[in-house]
Amino acid sequence: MKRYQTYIDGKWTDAASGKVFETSDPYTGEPWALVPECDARDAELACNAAARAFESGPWPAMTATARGRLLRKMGDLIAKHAKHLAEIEVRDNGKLISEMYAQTQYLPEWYYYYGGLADKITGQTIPVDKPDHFCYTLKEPVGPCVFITPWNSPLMLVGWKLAPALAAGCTVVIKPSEFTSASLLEFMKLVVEEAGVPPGVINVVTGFGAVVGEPLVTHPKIAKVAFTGGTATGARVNELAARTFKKVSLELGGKSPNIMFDDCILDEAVNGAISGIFAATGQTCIAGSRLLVQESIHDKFVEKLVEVAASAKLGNPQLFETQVGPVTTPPQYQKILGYIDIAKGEGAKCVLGGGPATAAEGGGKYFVKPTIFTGVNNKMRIAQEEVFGPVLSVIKFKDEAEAIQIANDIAYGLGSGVWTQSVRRATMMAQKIKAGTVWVNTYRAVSFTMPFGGYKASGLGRENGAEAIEGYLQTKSVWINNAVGGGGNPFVMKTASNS
Ligand code: TXE
Repeated sequence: MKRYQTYIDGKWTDAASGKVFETSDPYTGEPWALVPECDARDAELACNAAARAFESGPWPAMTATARGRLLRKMGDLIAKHAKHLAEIEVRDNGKLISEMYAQTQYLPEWYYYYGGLADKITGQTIPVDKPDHFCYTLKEPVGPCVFITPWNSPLMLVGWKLAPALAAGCTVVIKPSEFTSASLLEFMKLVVEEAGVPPGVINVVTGFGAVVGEPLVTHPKIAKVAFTGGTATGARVNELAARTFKKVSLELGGKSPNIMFDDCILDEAVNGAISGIFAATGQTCIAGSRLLVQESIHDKFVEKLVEVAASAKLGNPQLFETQVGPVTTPPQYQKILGYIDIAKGEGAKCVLGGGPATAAEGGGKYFVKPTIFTGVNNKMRIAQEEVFGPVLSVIKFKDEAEAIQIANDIAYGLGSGVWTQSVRRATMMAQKIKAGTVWVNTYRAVSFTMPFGGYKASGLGRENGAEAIEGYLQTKSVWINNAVGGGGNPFVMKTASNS
């Protein structure tokens, strides 16, 4: 079995405890690698290394242009190893090779884009209301950062944080999910080391959330925590980080409405509903898990939806023809089956799936059949709580007003979809829906250029786009008095009279 080491201060190392834990292939259920089980001692080393690298040595001395060049080199190396990195991800999280390979091939763009932005970070000169003053702002990196990331898109979600953070001049400690540590450790060897990123700039500690995540989040030398994961864990991370006034960005869960109006193009909208919930086996924060369908097309829509969903080819995620793979983790598998029982108990009607998929059905360990419930009322738990699996709740609505009311009657606000041919309807809905993203006649599209993040319990801050760099910067105001001579009462600064 492959045995990984972790990477702290530019050196490969075992955990201080000497312990390792197994990482398993969700398709076979078999362990395939051993990962260091880090604890507070490793967190301490990694945070100190990141703090040292931030304050002294080659990193703070590097020009922004050189940082940009380094980011672009990392992008080239990711492109070179995209296939290998995707295969490792599939082995660890069971998502489809078609999706993970598309992600690792696309990922270099983040490093190119933020590499390009690194030397375009500028402050302003500001005309203040005091005579004889020259005032300007500097944009400075916030400091050493901690990233805590989940198992569903491991390298992609690291990249959304890492590329803007490095462009800004920060250093980082990354804690990947205990279920999917391998691809990041491969990335450290094939990309970070190979590109020549100075020691201490990017550190990794592997292990379990409460054991190694909490010491990172509370470490006094860390200035910012960027977290992607479940809402309950996000709340805990936010509370812990607040004690030492760290900046925090959170990308949390969702229960996104995907809204089908009667003037949608039916075939396209059905495909949008399918990929919204069954792609990635429903294990995405933006899953369109509440399908709102207008009453007048409801029956026709559901009939077509069930027909297409029933044709899904379940199987080995390493094969390009597979359409639905396994669930990534055993607890997640149990959680999904639990929600299917909850939905049945609440009186929702199961029109497709509704349980584990057997080997004869292309399934096996940790497979859940694509499942569709109709007759769902927005007050039910199956409509309000994140399942994070291939389970769709269909909710009927009468008109635009009711669609808006149902869409917004939820604690979350991450994604949303609107399917219509009317420009008036599309723009009106985009304005009324309380969510960080509204997709019209498309779903699940993301780009390095477009801000991404949540309203309400779906998170704080934005990733992607030029805006994301702001999350890794702080503003310093510089006041220069260039008047000749002082004079006046020294106890009352004349320029401070209206401060
Ligand atoms: O996530 P956790 P889990 C949702 C989804 C899923 C649920 C639970 O609904 O069913 O969350 O999944 C680290 N201090 N999402 O349990 O716990 C943990 O080690 C510091 C949505 O896998 O949030 C991992 O690295 N860190 C989501 C990371 O937090 C802690 C993606 C995420 O794990 C910690 C994944 C602690 N006390 C799940 N406890 C999305 N937004 O895409 C755990 N961690």
